[in-house]
Amino acid sequence: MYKSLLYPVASACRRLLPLDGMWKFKFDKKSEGNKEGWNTGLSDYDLVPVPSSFADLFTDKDSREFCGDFWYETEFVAPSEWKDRELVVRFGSVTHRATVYINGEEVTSHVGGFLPFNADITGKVKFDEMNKLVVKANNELSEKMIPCGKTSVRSDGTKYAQAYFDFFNYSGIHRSVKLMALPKLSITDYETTYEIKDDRSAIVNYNVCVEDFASDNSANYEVKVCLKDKEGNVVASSDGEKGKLKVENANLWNVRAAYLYTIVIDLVDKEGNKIDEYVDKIGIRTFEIKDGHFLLNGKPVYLRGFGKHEDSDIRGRGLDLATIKRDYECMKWIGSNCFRTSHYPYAEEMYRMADEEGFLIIDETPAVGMFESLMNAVDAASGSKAVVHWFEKETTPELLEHHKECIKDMIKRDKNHPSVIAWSLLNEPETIYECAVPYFEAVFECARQEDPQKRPRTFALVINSTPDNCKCWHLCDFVSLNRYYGWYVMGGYNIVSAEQAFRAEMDKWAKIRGDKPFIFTEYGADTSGELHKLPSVMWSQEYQDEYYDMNHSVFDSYPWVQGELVWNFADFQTGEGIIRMNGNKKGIFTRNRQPKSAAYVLKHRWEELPLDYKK
Ligand code: GCB
Repeated sequence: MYKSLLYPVASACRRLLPLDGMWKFKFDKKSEGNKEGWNTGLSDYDLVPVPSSFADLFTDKDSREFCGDFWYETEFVAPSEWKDRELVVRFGSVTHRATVYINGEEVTSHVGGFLPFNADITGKVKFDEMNKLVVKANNELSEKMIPCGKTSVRSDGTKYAQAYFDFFNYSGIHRSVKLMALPKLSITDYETTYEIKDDRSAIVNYNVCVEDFASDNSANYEVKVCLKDKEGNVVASSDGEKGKLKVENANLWNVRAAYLYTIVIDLVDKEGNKIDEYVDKIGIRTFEIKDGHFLLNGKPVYLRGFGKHEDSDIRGRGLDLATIKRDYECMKWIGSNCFRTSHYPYAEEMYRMADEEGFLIIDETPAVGMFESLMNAVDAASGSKAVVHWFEKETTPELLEHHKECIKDMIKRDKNHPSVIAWSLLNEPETIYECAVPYFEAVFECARQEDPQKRPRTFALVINSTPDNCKCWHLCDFVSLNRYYGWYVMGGYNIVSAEQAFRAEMDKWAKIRGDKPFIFTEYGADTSGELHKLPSVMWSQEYQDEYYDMNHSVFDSYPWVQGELVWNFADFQTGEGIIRMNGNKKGIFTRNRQPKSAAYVLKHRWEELPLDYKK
């Protein structure tokens, strides 16, 4: 079984056939697809684009809100030159579950909507003929997987998704699908760590994984690795699966000043013929926390930027390279240097751009919605059920296993990006009861084990995880606060009291924080892109500006606040509800990526702040 999560690239020894395009598509309203043989092909279908969410393609509400199984189909021809290769269909992501069939036969299933997986179709393909690739997907939410939610049923029997999170449950084949034709003896993974020396040289420690997918293949091969600079000159090379590359006068990867080397990994046989080749880009840099600061290459860096979403008009959460480009242009224009992939790992193209542009990424798992209190409050009030804390539910062991799988896959996929500086393991979980602690210990330990670079770990604390009652913050290498003083708490004219309450909380953290740095992973106010009002009212652009001014004056009073990530980069789609007007409007940019007036407040601030602010 081919279990690599390497980004799919073509090379001297690897072939790629992109399968993106219009695919056949069908909702399985009665869950009859398997019984009716849809795995062998769809009839009475729609055509939809891959990649894309399906929700906003149609004009009727039942399609947008569809919850259950839905099917996709495409066809491809594999040339007979590929007969001796491993053939693998690589899905960038399918939200949230997928079962893959090739020519009617089931080949694999996958759970988790935000990370890649492979369907190994070796031995199941008809060469030089049409092959049918069918995917049964499912977007039901549950408390046993992340993101958390549940699947409810309307009075007319229709299922719908009840998300425990504040973004639309966009679903579909969200990222690119590629057929890969790989050598039987393949490079399946590699990892790097870095040492920067005083004489400006650097050591790149590497470790390459090789797998032999043909039992008759003698494992007689050698691994050769070399590093090329921007001009294509070889600056270091080494032999062996594990080794060290010494780079003299190393060009370091820096914030908004990226330098990338090309790493070329070759497998060669005894005669020196190439068996496999994998080519990637890496950045030489170190990242650590010391004395309460984030140090990139030993120098302090103050984080400024955003929590984001993968969200755009019509395509929903589907990969859109134009939106990615526009987002980076907006992030550069405003003077930011960092973002969190709230609330799930993003498409790999986003990280590859960050590597090139020198942005810092806090990479987040899809662990959102682990919070029972609100639902419990309603249940408790109606006397319908005893209050059960989130992490003592009977679903917890299964949830933990799935969560750990997601952490492992996220780190496996993203560990070589210089842009990725930290892991965020959960967003706004319930932390005020002791039962959360073993769960948190397990996920924090899992991340430490998996990451060769031992990046710092954190999770985003909801407002009721306070210095008085949070049982889990001490596990963080740095603490991330989501705070809405002046919006959900004491908003509008009462913002004066909000500031006082905010400072009171910060004073308490100051007493117990040790030397851990803190950052804000969320602060924000909903704002209509059209509304101006003097004097301000909540939802007006003027209020958003005042809200940011107040929050920044608090941040600036505490030297151990080492970063500010605004919520949110852009307005984004959520489910329907009385506190959301066609989505969450806390964007600094509109959903169309045009600036609201707060964008100028932030631009002014961030362009003025030195990179090592509060050093
Ligand atoms: C939060 C959540 C985020 C929401 C945001 C809001 O704390 O982490 O997913 O969108 O608040 O705007 O309410």
